Amino acid sequence: MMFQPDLETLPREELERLQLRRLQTQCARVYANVPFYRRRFDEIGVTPDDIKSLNDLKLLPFTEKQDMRNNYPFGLLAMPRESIVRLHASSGTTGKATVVGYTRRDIDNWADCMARSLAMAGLSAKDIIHVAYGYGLFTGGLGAHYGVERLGATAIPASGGSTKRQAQLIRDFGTNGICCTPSYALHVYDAAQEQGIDLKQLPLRVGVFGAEPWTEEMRHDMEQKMGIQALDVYGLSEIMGPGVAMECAEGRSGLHIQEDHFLAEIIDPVTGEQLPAGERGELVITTLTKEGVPLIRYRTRDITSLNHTPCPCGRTFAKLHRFTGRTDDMLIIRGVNVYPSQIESILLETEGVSPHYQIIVTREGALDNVEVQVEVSGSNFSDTIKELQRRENAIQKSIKEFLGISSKVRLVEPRTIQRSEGKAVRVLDKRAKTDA
Ligand code: DLL
Repeated sequence: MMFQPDLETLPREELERLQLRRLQTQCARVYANVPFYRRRFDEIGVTPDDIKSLNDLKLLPFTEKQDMRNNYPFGLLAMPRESIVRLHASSGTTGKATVVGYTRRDIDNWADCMARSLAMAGLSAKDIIHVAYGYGLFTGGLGAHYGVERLGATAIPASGGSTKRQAQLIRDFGTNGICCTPSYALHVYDAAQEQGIDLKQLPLRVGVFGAEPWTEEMRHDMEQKMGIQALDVYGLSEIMGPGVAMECAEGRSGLHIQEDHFLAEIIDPVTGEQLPAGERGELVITTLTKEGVPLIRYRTRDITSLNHTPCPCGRTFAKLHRFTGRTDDMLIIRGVNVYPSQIESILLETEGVSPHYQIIVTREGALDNVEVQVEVSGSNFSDTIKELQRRENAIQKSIKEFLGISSKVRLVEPRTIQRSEGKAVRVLDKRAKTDA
């Protein structure tokens, strides 16, 4: 069932007309109301009137995360501060936080996008939905929560933490859907196992997982042990929060981007040139309806491709390929480019290891060293040292063969790798920053 079928199935031509009209309005608004954008447009000599077709998007300047930091906290607001009803902020591991303000209409559109996303996963007003994304300045908790309520379903605002109790609540309430990061879902699964709660036997049938990269192999693993359909949801606080794009249960092959609200392009991250459909590159998003902080050609740094082939679900919105990583997640190991997700795929294809892992990069002299720590799965803990070594060697060999890097693989005891309540920390890069 679609939440807003009229919009979600708009014929392409009509959709593009709507996008162009909204793009023109958006450009006029930021030019008039945001000094930063007026300066940027003036610098390259473009005015909102130059946007005559969607193709003219190319004329507009990019916006980057640094621009948001430079305008901290309220410099990019396109509306008076009084009309902002909520702020979210991403903590940001480096530098200042980025702050995003939402008007009442922004919150309203976000709830619609998220309700559409939950409906895409096969959830409806009849369901009980457990929200274990963190509530707070992070957009995950409140974003999903408003979507559940907009759908008319029953929201359980669990947030992160008290993981044992979360498993009990899922059992006691007969919960149907869970929204959280895939790594936290595994944590909840472990906590359920420890208490003798078998998620497979419960009414739980769908997971809406996102906020961090996860692989197809991870999906299979989770579906199998939790007895659910695991679907991918994407979003970022700068653009809105969760629900910017969502995988549908029928297609399970890419995430429909909510094209009436967001205009997507894929660019070559080095040259900034637009890439044709199907090619992998950096996702750039222009918000079409945002009032509080509209963004023009925002460089997400996320790597994906765009696909326009019709989907069995009937939605006309283009699909983004499952994300393989971020341009700034890429590790350069002795000159070879490696994404953590590639290592994850290899690990999960190996028998007897769990999906809990960490990649540690150090530098000795001029050489990069990679150590991959991965937990053995519970039942294999009693294996002999010889057997463990055999498996370590096998994984090392696959990493060498498929990624071309030498690594040291270490199987560690179950529950020794730090669990996270939100986004998992997969990489510890201990090389001096000046070397990066
Ligand atoms: O993570 C919003 C969100 C909450 C999305 C809940 C989905 C579910 P930020 O903290 O601003 O916002 O982080 C955004 O997380 O640029 C991606 O790099 C990454 N990310 C989000 N969803 C996915 C996904 C939220 N499904 C950043 N696959 C984005 C891969 C994802 N990466």
